[in-house]
This record gives sequence, structure tokens and C-alpha cells, in this order.
Amino acid sequence: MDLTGKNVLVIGSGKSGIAAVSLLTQMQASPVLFDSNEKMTMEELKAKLPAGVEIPCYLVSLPEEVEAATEVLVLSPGVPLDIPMVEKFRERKIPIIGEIELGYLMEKGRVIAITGTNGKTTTTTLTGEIMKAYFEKVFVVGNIGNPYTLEAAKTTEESVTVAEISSFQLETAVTFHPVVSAILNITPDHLNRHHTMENYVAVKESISRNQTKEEICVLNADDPYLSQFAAVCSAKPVFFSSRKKLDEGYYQDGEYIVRAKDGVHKRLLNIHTDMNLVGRCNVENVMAAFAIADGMNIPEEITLKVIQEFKAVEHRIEYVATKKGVMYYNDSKGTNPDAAIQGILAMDRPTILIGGGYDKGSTYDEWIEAFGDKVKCLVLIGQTRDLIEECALKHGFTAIKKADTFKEAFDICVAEAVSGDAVLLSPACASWGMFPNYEERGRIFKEYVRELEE
Ligand code: UMA
Repeated sequence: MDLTGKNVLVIGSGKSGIAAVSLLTQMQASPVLFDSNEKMTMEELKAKLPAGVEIPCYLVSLPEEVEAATEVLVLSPGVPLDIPMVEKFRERKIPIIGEIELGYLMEKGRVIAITGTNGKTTTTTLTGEIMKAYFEKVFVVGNIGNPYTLEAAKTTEESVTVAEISSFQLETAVTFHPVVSAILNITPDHLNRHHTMENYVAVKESISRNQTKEEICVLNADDPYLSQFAAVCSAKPVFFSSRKKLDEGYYQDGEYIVRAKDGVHKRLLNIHTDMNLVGRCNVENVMAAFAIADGMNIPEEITLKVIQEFKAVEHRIEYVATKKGVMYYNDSKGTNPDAAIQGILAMDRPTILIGGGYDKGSTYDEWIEAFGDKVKCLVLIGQTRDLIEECALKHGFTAIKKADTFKEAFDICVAEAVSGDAVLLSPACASWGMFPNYEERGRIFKEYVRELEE
């Protein structure tokens, strides 16, 4: 798609939209920026534009003539495809693309694409580190917080782009073609946006749509959706499993990660002595990264060295500090029940848990069942607090406290915790409504912890 001289309407003025405007300007297109946020002022919107860029900006409603002149629509990931404004463009057959497709139009090198409900950020960061240890020019982009469109114009034939891709971003990817893709797992998330689990699964699986059988798609053999998907995947499936021995692929055998290839089973690493990351989810992330690295022909000793040195990413079961014998953990990235279960599983002591937040239409039964004897108190915040309380009571869990603010929730945790306990922020919900994003929620939590007396 040649965008030179085209009138391109960018919807959303967050990280993704602003980076899109910047790239479109470089591509000699004529971008127009729109944001539907009623609370934003025109000054605030214009202040977000990249330095030196002056383009028409619109808030809340779009003039008819601008709508009529639009030739291509670029959606930010957070903009649903089925809102009336977008539907109108679809009816007119206006091409609708997003950050990943727009970035890919400028891509000159090879791309690795990683999706999944959980583990994306850890696996993408680790894979990026492995690639950086071997290739000269590596870009780590996408849902991880660095828009693809900011880096795409810098790619070369030799460069490697490692992209973390959300289901939101996959919905607007068209010709995007990774040489290696990975789908780590699929469990219910974002169902208010995708409406059904079938839609969500189909969107996730579309990551490999343009691949060929010469290319690989790394899949979780323990995931019922993905083990079935292998039969119809257009790339060659490469499996990993933390639960069973595989004849071909990567699997956990006791303390070891093993690669099975052409009948040879080789121990690659020890999960206790060669990894700093903890928990089953991280063993899976490491296996996926190893499979991706092998798919890119990285020498094994380089992959192993990077894995041995790799530490947890921020906001993902991140140890913050110990205050008065209480260990504080920030798992703000536990934005859905499945991710938050991993947070609980990683705790090895009585835990006071902060849960609740924005309602994405999730169900909380499995999360509450995972509390076992470990969670001694659940402190609830946000839009979902009554819903979660009702669900917890249904499962016989009654040690619940509710807070109106995040600070109040934190203070309750401090009051409840005794030496030897853990306080875990792993809310099973998105942060929206109380915070702009999960990073801010995690940062504030860490600030509160640091302010506590030793
Ligand atoms: N907006 C509209 N109309 C709408 C909806 C939103 O105008 O109908 C406007 C908002 O008023 C706001 C802007 O769009 O000004 C926000 O855009 P956005 O929600 O797409 O957020 P960005 O800041 O552009 O960040 C996006 C991703 N956000 C989401 O998918 C919600 C970031 O992922 C990503 O890092 C970034 O692009 C770069 O790729 C964050 C995320 O929460 C981490 N992702 C979800 C997740 O991981 O679960 C999918």
C-alpha cells in the first residue's frame, strides 16, 4: 500500500496514534488526528503531536468533509473495530489498518512476532535480548510499549524486529508476515472487546496467517486451542510443553528443559540453576524463547548465556522490598485472572492480595479457587470489587476488605500483614478507571512500599 499523498485519518492520540502520525509524515502522507476523549482539550491534543509536525486535529466529532476525504484509516489498538464511527468507513470500503500493518509497510528486515494471553512481555523481552546478543541491529516493539511505527523506518535488510502483539493489534494487521511467530497460550481475556472466545482465539491465531510451511510458529502443546490449531496453521508448528514429554519440540522434564529433535533428546538447561525467573509460566516463556532462537539459527551457547543472565521484567511478579519482615511484590501486569493465578502460584508464604479494577467481562472463579490456603486476605478495589466479592463468597472465601482508593487498599494490606507474610498486587483486572495503565498502577504501588519504614 502506497500512502504517499493519501489522506489518512489516525484515531487515538495515545502512544500508538502519535507514533503513527510521525511515520505517516515521514511517508509523505497527509495525516489527520482524531481523539474521542471528551475530557481532552484541543491544546492538550495538539501538545501531543511530534515536534515540528502541524496537522489538522479534531476532538469528539469529525467534520463531514474530513470524513468524506479520508482514504485510509489508522486505528490505535484501544479503538474497537465495531464502533459506529469505524463501521461507517468500513461500509465505504476504506482500508482500515493499525500500528502493526503501518509499521510493516516500512519493514525491510526479518520479523519475529509473539502473542498469547500471558507471558508476551517476558518472552518478547527475553527474545529481544537473545537477538541483541547475536545480531547487530535489533528492534523490540509493539504492545510492550514501543510502537512499531517508531522503529520501522530504521529497519534494514539485516535487522531483526521482535514484536509483542496484542489481539487488539492483530485485528488490524493485513499483510504482516513474521518469519517466526509464537502463540504462548490462550485463556479468556478482553472478551468485552472480542465478544466471544471463538473471536478472540481466531484473532490470536491470525498471527501466522501469512506464513509458509518453511517458517515456524511456536505453540504451547498444553493449550487445548493451540494443540488443535497446529493442524491448520499455515506455518510449521514447533511445540513446547511444561506438562508432558514431547517426541519433537521443547519440554520440561523435572528440573530440565529438554529439546527433542530427530529422535535426540538433549537437556538444554536446569530451571533452578540456569534461570532467575520463577514459576511454571516462566519455564514456558523460556522454552518459547529457546524455540524462537533456534528458529533464527542462534548458536545454543548464546541463547543459554542470555537466559542465565535474564531477570524478571518490571510489574511481572516483581519483588519490590521487604519491610518489617513483609515481602512486597508488584504484579500489576496481572491484568486478567489467568495471569494473576501465576502471581499467586509464585508466592511461598501467607499472602495479602490486592485485586479488582476495570471490568473486562472476565470470570473470577478459577482465580479465587487458586487462593487455596495461601491468600489470607483479599483487598478489593475498582469497578469489579462487588462482582469479585460475590464470586469469592460463593467459593467460601470470606476474608475480604473493600477500599475506595488504591492508597486505602495499600494501607489495609500494611495493617493486615505480619512478619513472614507477602503483600501482592496482582489484581486480575486492567487498571483503567483508576489509572491510565498498569505501569502507573505498579509504579505507585512501589512508591508506597518504598515510603514505608524499614
Ligand atoms: N481513543 C479514541 N477512541 C476510542 C478509543 C480510544 O479516540 O474509541 C483514544 C483515547 O482517548 C486515547 C487513545 O485513543 O487518547 C489511547 O489509545 P490506545 O488505547 O490504543 O493506547 P496507546 O497509548 O496508543 O497504547 C497502545 C496500546 N494500548 C492498548 O492496547 C489499550 C499499548 O498496550 C501499546 O503499548 C501501545 O499502543 C504501543 O503499541 C498497552 C495495553 O494495555 C500496554 N495493551 C493491552 C494488554 O496488554 O492487555 C492489549
